[in-house]
Amino acid sequence: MERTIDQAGKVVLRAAERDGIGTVWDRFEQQTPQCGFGEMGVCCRNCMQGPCRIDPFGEGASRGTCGATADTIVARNLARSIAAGTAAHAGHAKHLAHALLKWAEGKAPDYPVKDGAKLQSLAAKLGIDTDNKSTQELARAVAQAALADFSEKETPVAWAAVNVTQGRLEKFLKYGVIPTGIDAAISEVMHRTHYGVDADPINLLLGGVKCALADFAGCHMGTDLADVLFGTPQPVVSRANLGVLKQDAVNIALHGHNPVLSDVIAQMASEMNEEAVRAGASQGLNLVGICCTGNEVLSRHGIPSATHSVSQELALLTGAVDAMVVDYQCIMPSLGNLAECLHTRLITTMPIAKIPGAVHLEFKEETARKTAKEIVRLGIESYKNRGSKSVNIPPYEETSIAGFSTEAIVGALALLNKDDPLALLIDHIVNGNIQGVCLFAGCNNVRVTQDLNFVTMAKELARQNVLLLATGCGAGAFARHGLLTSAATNEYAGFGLKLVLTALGEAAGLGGPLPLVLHMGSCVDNSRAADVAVAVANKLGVDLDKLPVVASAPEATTEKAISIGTWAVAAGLPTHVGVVPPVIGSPAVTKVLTEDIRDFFGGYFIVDTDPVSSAAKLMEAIQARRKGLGL
Ligand code: BF8
Ligand code: SF4
Repeated sequence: MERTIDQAGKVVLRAAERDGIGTVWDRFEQQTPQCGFGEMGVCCRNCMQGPCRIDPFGEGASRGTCGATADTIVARNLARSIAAGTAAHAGHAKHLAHALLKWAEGKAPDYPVKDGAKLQSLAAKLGIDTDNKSTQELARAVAQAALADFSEKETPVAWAAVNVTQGRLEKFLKYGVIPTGIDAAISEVMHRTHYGVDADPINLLLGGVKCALADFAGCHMGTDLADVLFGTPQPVVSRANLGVLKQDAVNIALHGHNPVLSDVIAQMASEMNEEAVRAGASQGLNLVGICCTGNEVLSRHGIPSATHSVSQELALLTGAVDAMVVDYQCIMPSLGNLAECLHTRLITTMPIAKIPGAVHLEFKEETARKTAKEIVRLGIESYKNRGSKSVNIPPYEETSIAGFSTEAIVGALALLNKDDPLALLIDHIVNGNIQGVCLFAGCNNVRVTQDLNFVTMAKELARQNVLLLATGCGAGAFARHGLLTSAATNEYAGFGLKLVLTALGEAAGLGGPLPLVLHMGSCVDNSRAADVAVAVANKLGVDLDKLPVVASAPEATTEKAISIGTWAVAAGLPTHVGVVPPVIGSPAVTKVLTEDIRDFFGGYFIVDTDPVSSAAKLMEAIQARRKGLGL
């Protein structure tokens, strides 16, 4: 199997192979063949009588030592994965809430509210009285409302309840899956999956859905508070792929997730440029992004994305990265080891995420700019140590247009219909110029030829006039392959889609169509896509499960991707996953996830590893929804 279809990645991988340096792909090979029990989800080690495993072929044990069946074990494992994903998004959101509160209390002067209008509208949405309140007072009230959403209370999690249609909310209440605390939902999953608690697979899966809705709340809060603190993204033109690294610059890669750290560094870059030049870097300081941090600073500052997900090691292997600054999530432990072999300083910043081989420089909101400066300075020092070591920057980079927040999309529509922007989108869905909408999300996965599923599916769907949205490393994949451009629209969009994107792009002064894929941000920003869908549903007066809107994580990897996929299904979307999740050891659970769950929420999982047939299945789902609407 080819490792990647990305030209830049191929260049660096060839060099690594020549030099005998192993990467994630080599380590994966060493792991194969992987344990079939684990792959199918029928391995349990939830107590010390285990590990237990069920023989899915009926020849060995059909129950664990305690009597748990494959159905129980698979459902328990899945629920735990959702809880882990939720915890990650919740931690991210909570971090932002604390930063906002600290600023409101005068303890973190480096976090002034940047988007006061968003703060106002957010407060209003949450039912907070906005009259005669200063920005500080509002910020404090919103931050407190956010923090109150984490622990158990009598009422639904606000960020879940106010961000869905009324119909969804009623459904969630009916099935008892509306969370009443984000952390409480995570804790409840850990409780019910402990030895000897919940053994009913359906009940466990509903518990998983409840936790996934807490994940939705965490994602949405992450987006909202980041916009308040750092600004709501607007379209921005930048570049992507390893070619954005510069030979004669101090290259600092920002990697991880939370803009609490990376946005402050981005804000300071221009101040530190001179210092980099004085250190001998004629091209000054060059910040680049990796993974979702990359998406955050791309969307708000136009900072180019070097790479994402499985290819993060390749950025270091160019020899051009002087420092890589990380916070948390999706940062491979292997980076520490690699950095030790290179001149690169890997800088960890969060108390919960230290990596052997890295230097740790703790980041605190109270002293954000000061610490950010120290971090950048470490990068400059490291550049001096680069010396004459060889640098291998593959000459590949693509233009990438990003920054399509919900507000930016509505703004673009408003250029053609000021009074009723959404009506324009709906008209084009009704007249068939746009057949439907597909949100591409999630990671790359070493099991899949990197980017192949993303690119193949996007081209298939675009040809059939499906409007494409993307977040996370998926958006990164499209960026690497030039699909976030007007040129891609001209080349790959079907007639109707091209017509709409061209009208919008020209109204926006792009001199050509909007990009083929609209980059909506990082993974928490899947909430932005949900907002667009909710607005359209409300306008049409139907619930989300009637819309010709689908989602796909064609190369999903992380537990966060599992929690997002689960809330997408609960939101009513047919949701494709292009790698086989560890559930197939229970045919019953598999059937619930791919079929029966539809009776509850309207959404369901489509599991298919072939990108062409996956696109066909999503197209079929879109057509079925159109038919349901009488289109
Ligand atoms: O939250 S897409 S590899 S970076 S989990 Fe991670 Fe997956 Fe990338 Fe962002 Ni999302
Ligand atoms: Fe085995 Fe049951 Fe313990 Fe799991 S909880 S390890 S199935 S005894």
